[in-house]
Amino acid sequence: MEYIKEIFKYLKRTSPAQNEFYQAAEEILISLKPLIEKYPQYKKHKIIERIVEPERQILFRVNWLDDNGEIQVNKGFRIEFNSALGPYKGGLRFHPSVNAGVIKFLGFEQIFKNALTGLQIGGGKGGSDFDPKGKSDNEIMRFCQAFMSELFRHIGASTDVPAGDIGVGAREIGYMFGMYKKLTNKYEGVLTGKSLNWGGSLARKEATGYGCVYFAKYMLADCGETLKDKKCLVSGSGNVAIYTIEKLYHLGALPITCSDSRGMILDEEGIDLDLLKELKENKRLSLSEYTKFKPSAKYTPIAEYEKGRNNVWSTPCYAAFPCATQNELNIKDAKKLLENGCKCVCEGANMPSTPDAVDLFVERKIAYGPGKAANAGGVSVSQLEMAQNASMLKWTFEEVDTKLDGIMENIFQTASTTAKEFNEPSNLVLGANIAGFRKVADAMIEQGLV
Ligand code: NDP
Ligand code: 2IT
Repeated sequence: MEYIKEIFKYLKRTSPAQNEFYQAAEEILISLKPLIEKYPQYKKHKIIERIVEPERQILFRVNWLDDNGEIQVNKGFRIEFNSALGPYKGGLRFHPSVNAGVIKFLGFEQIFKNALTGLQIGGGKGGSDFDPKGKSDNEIMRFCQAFMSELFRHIGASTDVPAGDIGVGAREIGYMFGMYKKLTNKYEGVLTGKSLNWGGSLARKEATGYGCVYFAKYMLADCGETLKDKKCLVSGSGNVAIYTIEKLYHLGALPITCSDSRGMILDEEGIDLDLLKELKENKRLSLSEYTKFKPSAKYTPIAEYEKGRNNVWSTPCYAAFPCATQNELNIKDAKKLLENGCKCVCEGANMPSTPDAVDLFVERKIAYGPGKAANAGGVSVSQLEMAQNASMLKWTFEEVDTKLDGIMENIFQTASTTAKEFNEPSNLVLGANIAGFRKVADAMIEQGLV
């Protein structure tokens, strides 16, 4: 469609060198074609032209002192993308690969993900190119304080509510919250993913991984299948991967892989979850340590991966759960998975599959859950944390987990019903993109040109 192509060209010209953002935007814009053709109001109100442009982008300097007393300088980002449905909401990523294009792709995805949850949250994302690896606890604290010493003036419990993402967990949220409180003199729900001692929600830590497996459960139930006794592959070994593995065990599945930025573990007996938590959550060690405690498992360092492939995806499985990072599953990996009989790919990470891999999953009509639908459990429970903070109440684990399960079922139903409405019943990419877009677009029209 010429109209959409023109918008895409405009994006490339006006926001140069933002490849991840083009990738996320292209997938969504292409999906919108049948909607735009059927409903002229979106074109008339220039919703696409408006939605691809962040409402506000904040770029800032973060300088801090390392343990040697040397000055370090990093970049800080917060993109407040769209507030039609509620306060900007989305995580903060601390990783050396962070740049404006990465944060923009994550923020753009977040708009539609948050809309799909059915909750009142807008889309935003932020972070820094700061590398937490090898930093002392004091350095992490000083960095987080320096980061918040600028960010605090832009955020607030009903304005913009950041949370965690890669490299940002409860420890970093704690240091950032402390600084926010000191600078503003306000104890409010300005960040989610807080510690349970002082305002965090039960089940937030588990939410993204659990939610991803609930999504797979509903996708598979729709075709009369379950995860029971099925071999599953998981990538990553951070927050999302760990709780994906935990929920897979709850449902009687057998997760046999996990990975980190240096290599992967294949444990045919099933990943030892207690060991994994001890190594990655508590001690922040490399996965290579796993085989010291479990010699029957196999560790493969990245240097030994087959060229151009992520070896996690080369083992035969029923279902695959990419839970590490963007573009970690390419077309070669996708072909290998299908060749080995994989029936389900459910994304815990944001945009982990390359566009050609996504196209193949959709074309083959396997149960494919795109990240913006399948990993929405994390931000959903973040919103439940905001609700608990605002009402000064605390809900039980079971209450939050039951709500999470219901939200994931609802997201699946919304994406599936929308896919059927546009005559592509198994295409949850189309269903999720159109359903998320429509909700935000209708709100933008109703709120006028602001
Ligand atoms: P963590 O920092 O807890 O874990 C990230 C994991 O991925 C680690 O095992 C890390 O390895 C690995 N990893 C990170 N970058 C790379 C890379 N470039 N190459 C290979 N491995 C890499 O992050 P999360 O688990 O929170 O996030 C994982 C994914 O899930 C991200 O895409 C994130 O955006 C997405 N997500 C997270 C949500 C949340 O609530 N936390 C919600 C929704 C989506 P190592 O240990 O070596 O660093
Ligand atoms: O990508 C994501 O949805 C997150 N990192 C979680 C965002 C949040 O606000 O909890």
